[in-house]
Amino acid sequence: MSHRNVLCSKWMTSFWQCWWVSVMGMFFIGTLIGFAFMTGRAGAYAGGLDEVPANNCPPLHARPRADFNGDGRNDLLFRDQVTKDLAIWFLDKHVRVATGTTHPTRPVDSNWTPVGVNDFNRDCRSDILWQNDDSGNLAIWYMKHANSANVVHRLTGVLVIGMGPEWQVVGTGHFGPDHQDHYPDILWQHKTTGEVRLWYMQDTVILGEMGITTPFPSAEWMVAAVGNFNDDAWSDILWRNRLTGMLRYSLFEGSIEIEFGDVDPPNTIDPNWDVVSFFQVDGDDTDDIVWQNRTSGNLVAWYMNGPTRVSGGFFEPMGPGTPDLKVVGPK
Ligand SMILES: [Ca+2]
Ligand SMILES: [Ca+2]
Ligand SMILES: [Ca+2]
Ligand SMILES: [Ca+2]
Repeated sequence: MSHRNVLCSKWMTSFWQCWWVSVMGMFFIGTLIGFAFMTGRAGAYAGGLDEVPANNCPPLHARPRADFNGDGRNDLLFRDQVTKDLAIWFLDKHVRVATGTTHPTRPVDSNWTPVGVNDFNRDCRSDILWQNDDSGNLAIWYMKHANSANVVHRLTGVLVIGMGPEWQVVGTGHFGPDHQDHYPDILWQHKTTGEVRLWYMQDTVILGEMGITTPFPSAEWMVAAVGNFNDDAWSDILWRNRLTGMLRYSLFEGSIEIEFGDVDPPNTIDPNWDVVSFFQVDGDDTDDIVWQNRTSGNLVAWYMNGPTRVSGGFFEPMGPGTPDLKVVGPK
């Protein structure tokens, strides 16, 4: 398995292509730093670099993907579909205990969409993964924990060259092959064919790439969420049929699918609900499916025992009060 720098990947065949991408990558990082200083955000940027903790976080599978205040509990990340601003609900199980935001609240270019939340650089703090709608490239915002005003500051950002605009990041998790590396991996799906590929990551370095073999990938079965059905060290996939709305699951050990089947129940009665996240809402050891209503914006959790729903209930409050605020993480 070869280690290759993300700025010079196998998709760039010539020296000059690689040189050009490297230069543009440096320009992008420079722009981010310049932007931070130009807008008076230099304080958060410079202050944060002195505060990177030692890598003594719990194993990746044993901690929340989206914990923006460091209390060990997942928080919900929203994005306003109109203003493009991010917003945070700090959670205790299904109950919102405080609201917060990020700083900055959005990228300068509105063509970036948040596609994942995880601790990519293993500093025990959740970061935000973005994908550019036009190029398909990725950017990571390395974040700090919330301050007393519940603002989560961006420390710095970095660009990662993607697989092109036809490939969409559908989640982040822990697929291996080495479950001790504690760096999150990135799952991709082709928008048209439904083909699924994995990037094994160490922060921004792509350690390896492979296709996932399962009966499901097709133009119909889309990855609805990545999470953990069975409380092991490996992430699993929740699928949704884009025509029928049916739910299925695949359990993985590393990148090997060991079990698959229908989720019970296999669908919602009302087709107006979208799967928006998959994480431990109630604090037991299995992840729960989070739904958001397209009309009201309300949020419901299905409390799961493996692929079987045990019970369900609304969040408190029931929702953000507008369908414009869509849940974009944990993811
Ligand atoms: Ca938290
Ligand atoms: Ca981090
Ligand atoms: Ca699992
Ligand atoms: Ca649960």
